[in-house]
Amino acid sequence: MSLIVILFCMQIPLNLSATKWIVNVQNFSFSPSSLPLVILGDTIRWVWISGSHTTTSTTIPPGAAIWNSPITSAVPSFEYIPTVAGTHNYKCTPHAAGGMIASFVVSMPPGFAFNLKIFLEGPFDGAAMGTSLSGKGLLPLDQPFGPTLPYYGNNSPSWYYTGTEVVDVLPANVVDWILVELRDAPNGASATSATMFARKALFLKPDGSIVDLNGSGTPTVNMSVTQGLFAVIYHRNHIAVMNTNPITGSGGVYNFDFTTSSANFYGGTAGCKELSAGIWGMIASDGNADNQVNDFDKNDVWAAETGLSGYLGSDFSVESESNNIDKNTYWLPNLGKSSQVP
Ligand SMILES: [Ca+2]
Ligand SMILES: [Ca+2]
Repeated sequence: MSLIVILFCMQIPLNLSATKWIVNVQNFSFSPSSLPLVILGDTIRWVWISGSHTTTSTTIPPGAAIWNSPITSAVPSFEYIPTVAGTHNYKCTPHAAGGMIASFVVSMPPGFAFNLKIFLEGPFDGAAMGTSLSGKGLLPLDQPFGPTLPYYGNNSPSWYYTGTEVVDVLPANVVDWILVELRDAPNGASATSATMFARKALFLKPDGSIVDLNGSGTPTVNMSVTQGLFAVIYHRNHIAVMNTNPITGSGGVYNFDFTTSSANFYGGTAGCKELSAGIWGMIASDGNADNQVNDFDKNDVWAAETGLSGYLGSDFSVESESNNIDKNTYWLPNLGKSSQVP
């Protein structure tokens, strides 16, 4: 009995991401005979209790490694680390005919990667986005979405987020910080803020890709999507957007390119802007982050900073200078636009 208790205790996860599953091998059964909850990265360990047996793979997923080991008093244990998801069947070779067969089912680990592409109107030059702020050393090391409030008179910026993302050194060749909020819902209309399950401050590259803090990695979250994945993209002075239909995933990676059509944006043309023929992106000039391009953006943001340079809310073109171009080229044409994110 004490041995069983010890073996049972060994099923406690060794760390947050890997479990060692114990299968007792005895006359004449594997116990437990099925393990339905194995996660990729876990270990299966067969432990001899009595008799003279084997653990021998039979039907296993394509690409999985076969195994075959005696389990006897002389070879009292064997470990196997699955590398492929799916059902793994195995047997004791001398006793399979008597029913000494068993299986375990391996699932992908929880969590997924998301590979999103978006353009901002301000820094977009017709093909890609400029990196002046990065080039001039003006980007902050800390994520910028948790400023002191009020923010240009607004006590509740649409993207307000106090995450601790920070870098020691800014990655090269990035446009700006960007905030991604993930929501899980069956359709766009129901993908409200109540369905949010993760937020991450990340970096935007000139080609529109949203990357991890090292400047190149695909962002990941240690969560699962149960209904449909929606991604709200926030920039500090552009109007937030969200995808229209759930983003489909494959192999634990969700890819979505907003830029190819206005139909990709929830609310269609009301919530995005054609930046160049057939290329769509986020609308510039919501300086105070109240989800609209309105007079506050000119009077409380732009008028307070015009003539300055730096990392400025009024720099709607996202290149460091606050001047008449920001007002006339980016604010005025967009006046009255508002976010369509539900
Ligand atoms: Ca505004
Ligand atoms: Ca500017």
